Amino acid sequence: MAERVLRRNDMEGWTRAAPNLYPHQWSWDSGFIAIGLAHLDTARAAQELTSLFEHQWRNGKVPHIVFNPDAPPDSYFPGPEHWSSAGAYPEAPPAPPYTSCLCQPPTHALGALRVWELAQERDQADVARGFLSEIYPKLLAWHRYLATERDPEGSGLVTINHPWESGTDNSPRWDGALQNVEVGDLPPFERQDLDDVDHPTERPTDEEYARYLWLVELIKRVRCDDAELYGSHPFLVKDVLFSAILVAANETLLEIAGVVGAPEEDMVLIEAWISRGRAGLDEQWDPGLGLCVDHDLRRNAPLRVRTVGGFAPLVAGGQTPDRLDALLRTLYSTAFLGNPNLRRPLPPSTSPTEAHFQPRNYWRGPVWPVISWLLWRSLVRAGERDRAYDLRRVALQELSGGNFAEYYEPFTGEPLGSDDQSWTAAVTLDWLSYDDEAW
Ligand code: 2M8
Repeated sequence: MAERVLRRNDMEGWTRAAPNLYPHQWSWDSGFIAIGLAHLDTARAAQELTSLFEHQWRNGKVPHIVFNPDAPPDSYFPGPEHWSSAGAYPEAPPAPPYTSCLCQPPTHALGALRVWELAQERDQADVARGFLSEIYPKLLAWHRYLATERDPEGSGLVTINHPWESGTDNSPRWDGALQNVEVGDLPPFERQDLDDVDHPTERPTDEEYARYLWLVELIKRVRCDDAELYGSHPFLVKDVLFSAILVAANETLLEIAGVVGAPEEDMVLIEAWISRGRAGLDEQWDPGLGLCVDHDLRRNAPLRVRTVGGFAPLVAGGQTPDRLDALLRTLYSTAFLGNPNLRRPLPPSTSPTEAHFQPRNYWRGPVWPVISWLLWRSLVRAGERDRAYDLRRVALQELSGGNFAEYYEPFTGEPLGSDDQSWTAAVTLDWLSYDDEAW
């Protein structure tokens, strides 16, 4: 069934994130989708990433959406006409297709390495090696952009300009920082996303959308110039989960660098990014919460909220035994997996102990299978195999309903948001490939 979802969402060379709600190619979705496709077809999995990177900006940025020129007008808001980023911005590639001027967490190296690993089992190492040689310099340029333009302080932490860049759009992680954003003169707008869910409470509010659109407007006004944004933009946040995914992606990039025979200086550089990233995350540790917290650069204040983003150091790996213990204590506490009201011990996007927790609302409470997968992968890498095994088993139980939903209500297990979400199907395929007996 999962395979069928990916085939149905295949747009010949790239995969739409979902059949109706998301008719375009999303950046961090593609990293996960490549992991799923790697189980089905080496060349097609590779193509998922090469097609995305064809639209990489000149400064190395990978746009958060590549708009499908054939999608019906009004199928997604804000659509291509809203961004019109090509031509208008010095760093953007030629258009069409149009791209958004934001970016999202760098899951792409994780996808690329999985293509390589599975291709070897299928006797397709040559195809995969060719793909890695082609994608490696592009991945390096992408990670370099994040390590420099998005971290001029050299803190090891990535700065985001918009909640959409975090991928966890309306998470209460951003509530504090969004208070700095005063919405200016905005033309009236009509949302499309509410048509594709059962109830508007499953999506962000109109007030949140107004802020999102206003931030896009401000980014466009400075022609997406990151240095200018540093000076002027009202929403400037160090995102710990994004930064941790970059560390994990850099560890993977190091392996890819080995396969393609990259020069020693690349290895030294990537290793430095990894150490810097972990050190930056250390600085954001909040002993009271037992989690890592984001940092609002505008107010110079930590954003203290219990969300899955706080497990960033687990995702980054390489933690001391004490830090790992502290993270696991929080993960299995009543604030997360140990919460007695959960239908299944799967990580709610926001802790049910938070005042802003809402069990049906998008990133404010529901369980997201891709996030469960990310934490599962992190547990495996931390040597916590039994815990990882349980997480995967329970996640697959939830997915066996066959909806491949975007997210799930944590207290009932009800599928919410879009059905047939590509990245949900992709991580299901990856989980299914592990043999229980051999575990
Ligand atoms: C959601 O975000 C888009 C905007 O980028 C939206 O709500 O319209 C998020 O869950 C994001 O993380 C995801 O990449 C995207 C497509 O699945 O949908």
